[in-house]
This record gives sequence, C-alpha cells and structure tokens, in this order.
Amino acid sequence: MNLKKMAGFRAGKEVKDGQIIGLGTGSTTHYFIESLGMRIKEEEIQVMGIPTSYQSFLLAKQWKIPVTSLEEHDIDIAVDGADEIDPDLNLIKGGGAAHTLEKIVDYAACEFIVIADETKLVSELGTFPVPLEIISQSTKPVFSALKDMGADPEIRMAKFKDGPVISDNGNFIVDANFYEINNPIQLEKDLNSIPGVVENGIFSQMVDKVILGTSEGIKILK
Ligand code: ABF
Repeated sequence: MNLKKMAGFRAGKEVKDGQIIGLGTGSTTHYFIESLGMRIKEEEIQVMGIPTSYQSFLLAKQWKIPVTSLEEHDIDIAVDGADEIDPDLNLIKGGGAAHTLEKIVDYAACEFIVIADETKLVSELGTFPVPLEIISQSTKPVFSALKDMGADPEIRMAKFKDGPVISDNGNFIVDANFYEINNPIQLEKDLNSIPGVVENGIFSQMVDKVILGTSEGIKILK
C-alpha cells in the first residue's frame, strides 16, 4: 500500500466544483495533482490551480488542470506536503527547496490541508534541518547568525549539477540543523529577521487539517 498515494487521493476528494486550489510540491502532492486531474477528466469539475513550483506547474499542465495566479484569484484550498509534522500541526517544509512559494500560497488559502505518510509525524520538530532560501551574497552573515542561534548550517549542494542547489527563484538553499526546536512559532519569526533570508521552512500555526496515510488507513488530524 502506497501511503503517500492514499493521502493524496483522499485529499482529491476534498475539492469542490468551482474552487481555486493551491498546488503543493513534492512526491505526495504529485498524487493529489493526479487525483485532481482525474476528477476534471471523469467528473468534469471546473477548478483552477495555483502552482507552488515548476514541478507542480508542469504536473498541472500534464493533467490538464487550468492554471491561474494569486493576482487573478483567491485560493479556496491549498494542499501541500511536509517533511515533519508536530502534535500542534506545526511543520518543517522545504526538502524540495520550494518552501518560499509554498508558504505564500499555503498561507493565502482559506483552508490549508497537509498530506503525508505517517513517517512525517514527530513528537518535536528538528530532526529534519530547517531549509532557508537565502540571497547568495548573504551566505557568510547568514551562517554567522544561524551559528549564534545554535544551528549547524550547510549550503545544499546539487546532485545532478556542480555546485549549490539553485531555487526556482534563483537563490541558495541553506539547511540549518537545530537538532531540537522547542518554540517553532518564535523560530519562524526569528529566522526571517536575518538579513538575506528570503523565507524559512517552518510553517507554524497555519495548518487546518492533516490527511495522514497510515498502515491502518487514513487518519485525519485537526
Ligand atoms: C513539499 O514536499 C516540501 O515542502 C517537502 O519538502 C516535501 C514533502 O515531502 P514528500 O515529497 O514526501 O511529499 O511540500
């Protein structure tokens, strides 16, 4: 049983005819976009998507989901993945380096739904390093500020390109390992106050619902 597929397809059922949908990024959201495309084809529902990355834009095109923008439409529901989910439904995101646009789209939505398999649930955030999108010229002072905050930062290096990962917005990604995060709400604010940080991957107090694929079936967390 593919737990990510289970969660993605269950989220597809949440969408109502006529809605504007934030299309998240990642391997779980991949299934959600597929399920939306199938509903458009089979049920002829009229929806539009607002992508959070080149990946979700291309998938939307592949599944013939009409695409729009925040300039033109407000978002009814955003559906997105996560790297870690804590008991208060705070998240770490950005493993796919798309967290800046994900945060803009997810936070703008009337309802923000997270889809994940059960491995993403943690008792406390921080095992997964916090991704930060940064302006490349700010690397040295950003590293210094992160170390002062107790983190071990690393520039994310590309696998199929020499040098660093470059985000969809043309910036570097830094993975800051805090090991344990006691106050994600404060840390989300503090990280964005470092000059050069475009956006960080902590998403606190914004999730309305988590659809979790588990070996015992779908679980809904609110
Ligand atoms: C995106 O998808 C990212 O923010 C996050 O890194 C990732 C979640 O992982 P997965 O590919 O397992 O869905 O939402």
